[in-house]
Amino acid sequence: MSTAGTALGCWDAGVIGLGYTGLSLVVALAHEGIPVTGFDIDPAIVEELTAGRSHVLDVDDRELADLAPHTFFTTDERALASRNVLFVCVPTPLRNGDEPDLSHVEDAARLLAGVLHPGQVVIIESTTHPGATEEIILPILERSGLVLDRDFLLAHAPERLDPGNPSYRLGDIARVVGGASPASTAAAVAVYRRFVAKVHPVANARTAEMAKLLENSFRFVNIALANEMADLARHLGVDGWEVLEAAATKPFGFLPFTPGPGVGGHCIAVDPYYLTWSARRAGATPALLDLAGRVNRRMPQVVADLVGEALAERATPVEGARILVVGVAYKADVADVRNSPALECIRLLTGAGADVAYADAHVPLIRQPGLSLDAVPLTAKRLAASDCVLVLCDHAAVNYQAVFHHGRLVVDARGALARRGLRGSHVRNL
Ligand code: SAJ
Repeated sequence: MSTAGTALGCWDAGVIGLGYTGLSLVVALAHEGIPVTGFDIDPAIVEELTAGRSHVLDVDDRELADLAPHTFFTTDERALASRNVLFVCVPTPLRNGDEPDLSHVEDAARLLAGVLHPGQVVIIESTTHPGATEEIILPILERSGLVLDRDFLLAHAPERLDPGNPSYRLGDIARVVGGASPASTAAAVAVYRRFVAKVHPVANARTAEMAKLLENSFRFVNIALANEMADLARHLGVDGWEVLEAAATKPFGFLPFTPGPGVGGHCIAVDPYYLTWSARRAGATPALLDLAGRVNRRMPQVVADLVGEALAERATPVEGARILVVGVAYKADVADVRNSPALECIRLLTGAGADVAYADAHVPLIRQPGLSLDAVPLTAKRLAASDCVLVLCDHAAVNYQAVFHHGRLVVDARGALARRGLRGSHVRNL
């Protein structure tokens, strides 16, 4: 009986899905001298990567050029058949707003079932709901006729990256690993110990899936608390940012989360709904997560209302108001607009008749259903000509002094000015 778990020593890898998770993993493996085949269904991605051009913020072209000579990119899944360890790093978005969409993971599992060979280890890094690896992915892989443990091993090791955060290299971030069988756990632990400093094995794959959802639900709920606290501070006549700054001086038992226009991105905005969907299906009631979702998803409307109130105080109707949005990415210093709450804010204000433009050096254009805008330069003239400047993403490179001095009315949904000591009667904070 040959399983990769016993044969693991010198191994090579295949990575399925070359987005920010998969490509970061290819680079981390290659840096350890592990031969890597990067697979993606999108020929354009494979072509760009083969030409040494990265489409991922945290992987620059120089890093691609430095990849070991045994790293190559392909759209041909047959190249995966000879690799010992196969990592699945494909997107797991939502369907209908709050249901897991595992279609990409299922497609990847079907593709692997077509090339699976005895001795291989399959590791799912994509975020899934508790039970998905063992109850959905394993049966698809076993349609190959191969059998778990006898022929192949399967584990879940949720990715843990913070896009745009240079402080943590992939290899420095502890990893949770749980197998569909004990032998799978052991093999996956051996795999990650090759390139990750700390590996934390758990009982099974569903435990690893649940750990990831807790991590991101923790952020989701605390962001909702920050958003609610901002609302309470406004009603109670205190400066919410000053309150937050003060509370953050507590050296223990407190983590500062900041209010904002809502929760964007492809993780925090998504993963908690994998948990609520699973919970309800199991007969549980995720009341706190549901409430946090309602609080966070209301924020674009809260921001749009704040703009309306601020304009009304200056006898300016939203209809026809010239609004300049500063920052549309889902968070600071990234170029990603997936699920960005800024887009919903723009839709709401445009829907109310405002004339909205945006400036964001990271995002040259927006092409979304019902929203097509090109970025404008952030100039003193444009700031002064706007009825309202609306800060929706606090990129570090923005000249907030200019926003403060040239903006006649500034609504700041990120505390970008307050955190820089820029306070004035013409500035309204979330
Ligand atoms: N946000 C707030 N207030 C906060 C923190 C975040 O409004 O206090 C908003 C952000 O603006 C953004 C969204 O929430 O729209 C998500 O922010 P994030 O900082 O969690 O960013 P992500 O989703 O790119 O990265 C997260 C990781 N972030 C951190 O650990 C800081 C982490 O939760 C996951 O490892 C990663 O996603 C993932 O891949 O799951």
